[in-house]
Amino acid sequence: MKIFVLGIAASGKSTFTKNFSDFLREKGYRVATINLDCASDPIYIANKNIRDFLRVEDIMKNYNLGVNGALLKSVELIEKSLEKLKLEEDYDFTIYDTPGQIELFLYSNEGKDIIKKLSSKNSVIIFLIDSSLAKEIHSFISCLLQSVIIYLTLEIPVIPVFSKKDLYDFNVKEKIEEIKNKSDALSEILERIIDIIELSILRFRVIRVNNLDRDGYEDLFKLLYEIFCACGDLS
Ligand SMILES: Nc1nc2c(ncn2[C@@H]2O[C@H](COP(=O)(O)OP(=O)(O)OP(=O)(O)O)[C@@H](O)[C@H]2O)c(=O)[nH]1
Ligand SMILES: [Mg+2]
Repeated sequence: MKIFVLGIAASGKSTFTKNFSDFLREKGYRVATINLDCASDPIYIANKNIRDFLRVEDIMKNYNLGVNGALLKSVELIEKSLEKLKLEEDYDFTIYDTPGQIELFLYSNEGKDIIKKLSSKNSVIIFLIDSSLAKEIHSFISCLLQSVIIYLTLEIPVIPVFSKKDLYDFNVKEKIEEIKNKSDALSEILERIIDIIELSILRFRVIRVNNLDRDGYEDLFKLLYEIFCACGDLS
């Protein structure tokens, strides 16, 4: 299975990649981690690290670009060198850590192509969302909507995962009920978004995790199993 970890800046993508890969290894799976962020050195031992051949600081210098222009340029350059990210062995799980600028993969053709070319039949996107964004109804809905947009753009099932539950925890069912009971435009939009998410990931369940102590990782693992493993094989 291939797991692409997407999310807004500082939502915990790299910490999740590190700790969820260890969690899976402790279950006995063979797990590879790949760093696609050419602006950050990985905090885990990466089987492939984009920074070994592409560094944002070099792109800024060579192409005379600012940091955002250089990141955009980087997806073009990564797309041309995908061969270098190929793993030499087979793994049960390959986890891809991505840069904070999620728009690189949603609004640039090269970015979309990177994910499409790296993905295979059993692929999933973990869309990490900082739980503090669930405090306000409109940002909660807009995050769920963004997970639908990611699915529509990349055509890979998306699991919305709220990180940092230790900093703000909430009951998803209660929050959704609270919004639905308002019976206004937002509640109708939310109901439709949930329908679309169910269409795209087969069943709707919001997962909440604390990456620091791995709370919620078992729930996520079970959901991955339910989505992909009617056959009993996660890989
Ligand atoms: N309290 C808490 N802190 C977390 C959690 N997950 C990540 N962090 C912290 O949040 C900060 C950002 O985490 P990263 O893993 O670097 O986030 P990222 O999404 O990779 O960041 P960028 O690559 O810069 O976009 C770090 O200080 C982490 O220790 C969590 O579940 N709970
Ligand atoms: Mg990171």
